[in-house]
Parts: sequence; structure tokens; C-alpha cells
Amino acid sequence: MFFGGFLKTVDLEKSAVSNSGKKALILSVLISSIIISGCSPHKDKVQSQNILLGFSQLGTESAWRSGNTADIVNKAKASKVSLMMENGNRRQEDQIAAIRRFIAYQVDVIAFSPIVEEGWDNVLLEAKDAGIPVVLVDRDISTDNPDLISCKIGADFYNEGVMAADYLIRKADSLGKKEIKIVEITGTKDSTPMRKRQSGFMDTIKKDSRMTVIESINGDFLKSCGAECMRHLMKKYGSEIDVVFSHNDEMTLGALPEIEKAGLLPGKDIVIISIDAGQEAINVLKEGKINCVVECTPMLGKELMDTATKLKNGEKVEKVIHPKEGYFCDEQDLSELSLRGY
Ligand code: GYE
Repeated sequence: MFFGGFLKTVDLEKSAVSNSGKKALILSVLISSIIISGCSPHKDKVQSQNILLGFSQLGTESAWRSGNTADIVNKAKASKVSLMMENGNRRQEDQIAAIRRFIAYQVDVIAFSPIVEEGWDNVLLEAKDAGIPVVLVDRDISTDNPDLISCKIGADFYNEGVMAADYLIRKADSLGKKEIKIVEITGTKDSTPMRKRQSGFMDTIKKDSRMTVIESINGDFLKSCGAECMRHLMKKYGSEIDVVFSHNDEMTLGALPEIEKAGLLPGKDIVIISIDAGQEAINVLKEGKINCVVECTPMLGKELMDTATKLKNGEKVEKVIHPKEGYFCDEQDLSELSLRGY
């Protein structure tokens, strides 16, 4: 996938690989990487010594992800950071291979959005041995060795689950309901947003005896899976369902037509709660088919560029950076809401 910018020539002397290794490296870098730079290829030496940031994006599964990629590309262009970006196609092994290429290429800083939490220690030890600092973007990893990571930049997913549940408790109060049956469509199994959105939501609703989750089903953060899950849920429970709690907008947007096909009105017969708050979901919220969307901002590019710059300069960085987030819902006047940008 081409994100814009220009291909930058590889500085072979910088790389400590053999001749044949170098050839393979150039080829693989040219084929699979894009280096996007804020400066033109003709600029002077000082500017060509910009920070080189290797970034492994996890995929293209959602509007959130596309917005995140675009923001990182734009913020790299606006700063003195040359970006070497690879798309992991939602495969951990592709992401690990990309990180290894960044190490071989001796980038200044490595960043990645891990598809799942487990299984990164080996490659991160290789980065540490090479003296390259690593930044986590968006999602977290599970490791016994926190020193492998210099900084985490991403949302407080637990709090997103809490905000979704708090809204539901208020909604149940306003509807005067005594019993609330919830179905949950979850994101990718073992990913941080899936685990934490679920635990924030569950920890909050378990204090309220009206709430029962009748089924939790994996929708993998994909629109098509969201539709498939909802088809199954409508067949199994139909009008028994009071609430759909979906871990992202993409799955929500896939689920809504399935509710309508079953003859029910999303947003009225079934309360719909989503997470991300991309433009399409906000439009559907305004139409009344979604009741609440918790915000998860993909605009992490500026923090990433600032952090990479500090790391390159040997400055101290914050260990965890959470963007500020809120929620949008049918309790609010949304007429003045500006465009979301993703
Ligand atoms: O909610 C979803 C995406 O990790 C926060 O991944 C991200 C999630 C986001 O595909 O839409």
C-alpha cells in the first residue's frame, strides 16, 4: 500500500549486513517499505540526518486504523521524522519480520501497534541489543520485562469500557427497566482494547443487579464479522436482546442492518453502544440508530513524533501517554459537533 511521500535511498554503510544480505535488504525495503520524509530529497546534509522511525502498523481493518495511519504519515511529514512504515496485514509474524528489518536497517526508533499482547519478547530483546528504543502505539504487550519498551502511547481502554457501562446504567434508569439483557461483540481476541474494554465494562455493570450479559461473541474488529455475529445473535435471542455493546464502530455498522432485517429498530428496540466515534458512527448516532459512542482517538501521530525525537536526542520520555477522551450520546446536543477526521 502506498501512503504518499518518496522512497529514500538506503544508506548501506550504516547497515552491518553482508553483501548478499544487503541486496536482499534493499530489495525488501524497496518492495515493502515506504519511507516518508518531511524534507525534499535535495535538501542539505543536516536535514538528511533526520530521525528515522520504523513503524509497523497492524493492518487496515477499520476507519480508526486508516485515520491512525494517515495521522502518523501527516505528523511525520510535518516534523523532522523520516517514516519507514510497513503494514502487518493483521499478522503477528509479519509485524515481527518488519521489526527485524527495522533493526537490520538500524533505524533510530522503532514503533509498532501490536495485533495481540503475547509473543514479542524475542524480537524486542533483539531491538534492545541493537540499542534501538521501542515505542508502543495504540495497543499494549504482555511482558515480564518492561524495560523492552520506552513508552506507550494509546488510549485508556479500561476507561472506555467504564464510560460505555456508565452510559448504559443511566439509560436503564431513564427507561425504567428492571432487567437488561446485553450481548457483547468483542474485538480481536487477546488484543489490549478487547481485554480492557471488556473488563472496564464488566467491572462497572456487575455492581448493577439489572444487568446480565447473555452472550459475548468475537467479532474481530471487522465489519463483516460484526454482521455475522449479529445474525447469529438475532436468530438465537431476537427481541430478548435489550443492548448491544460492540467494541468498535466497524462491527457496530455491520451489526445494525442485521437487527433491521430481523424487524427491530436499532437505537429504539435495542440500545446500541459502540466505541471509536468515527464520522460514520457519529452520523448514525445522529440518525438515532446508535445511542452512545465512546471516543477512541486515532490521532496519536504528534505524540509519537515528539517521543521519537526525544528518544533520538537521549531525553527522558513519559512511560505512558493516554490521550484525553470522552463520549457522544443521545443525551447530548450534537448539532455543533465538528467533523471527526476519521
Ligand atoms: O477501536 C478498532 C481498531 O486498537 C484502538 O482497533 C484500536 C482498535 C479500534 O481496529 O476500530
